[in-house]
Amino acid sequence: MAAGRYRLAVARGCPWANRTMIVRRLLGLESALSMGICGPEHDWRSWTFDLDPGEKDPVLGIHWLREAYEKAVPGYDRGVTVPAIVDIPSGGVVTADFRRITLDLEGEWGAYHRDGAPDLYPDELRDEIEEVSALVYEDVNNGVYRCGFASTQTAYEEAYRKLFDRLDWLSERLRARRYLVGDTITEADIRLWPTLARFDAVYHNHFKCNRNKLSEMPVLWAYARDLFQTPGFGDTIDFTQTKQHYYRVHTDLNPSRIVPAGPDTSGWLTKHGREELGGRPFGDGTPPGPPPAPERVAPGHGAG
Ligand SMILES: N[C@@H](CCC(=O)N[C@@H](CS)C(=O)NCC(=O)O)C(=O)O
Repeated sequence: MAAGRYRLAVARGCPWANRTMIVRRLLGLESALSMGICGPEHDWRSWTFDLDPGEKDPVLGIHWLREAYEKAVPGYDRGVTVPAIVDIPSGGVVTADFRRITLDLEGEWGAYHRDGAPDLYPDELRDEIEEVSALVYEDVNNGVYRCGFASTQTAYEEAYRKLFDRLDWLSERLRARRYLVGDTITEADIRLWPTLARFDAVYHNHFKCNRNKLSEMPVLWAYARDLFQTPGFGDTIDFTQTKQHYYRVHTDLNPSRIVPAGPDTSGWLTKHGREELGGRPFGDGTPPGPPPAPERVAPGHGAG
């Protein structure tokens, strides 16, 4: 790894990209690994840097993220996804494996972690982190998509049941412990949280995940608020762009492309009371400082 050599391409709406943004913030990798933010909407050709001046990423000099995939693999004709790590000198994508990216930031990028960076993937907890995360991936992270894109009533109901059974299981697990694994924030929390952050704004309605809102599940709602209010989590969330992404890109689910005005997001900032459970959010480390100015969420797009 070399500081300044790679660029992380993300979109604020995407939960898989959100994980990488959180890890980058918690570890203080902002100056070693720069970040390009794609706009929330795209057509079948996929993501573009339309939010940037001239609609081009200022570092990579491209409009379509596809161009970086094509640089790496001439004639590339498969999916273009975020998150992706792009090698700046060659302009080509080096990995778009979202499972790998956060683990690499935690491991390979160790030399560039800030002072006080937490250990998000402690050796002794890895098995448990992976065990919990596999269930969370199947039933929750991917589960909401399986509800939303089910093509039969049976498939939808099966995904819905597994999703809410797993959320009930998570609520039980988190009732008396502040974080999912151990007593500090780990990869396991970072993998679950982006789905919870999008739940009421998107999945409850758009993907028909509507047994309950997150805000009606007291333990999970408090857990999600606790992390939202932890530096590095809530400051990555742009509810406006997130809703624009889902409601305008999935025209099969939302043919009118109208983006809902709600829900009220002020609840994210209310007291959660989870400090009483103990836990040490950053272990022996410290919280990160505020995000660099160009990466701050636009006024009115966050919670409040
Ligand atoms: N599907 C990717 C995970 C990342 C992903 O699905 N990202 C979505 C956005 S949340 C994406 O970029 N989709 C491509 C598109 O919308 O064109 C993978 O399995 O590696």
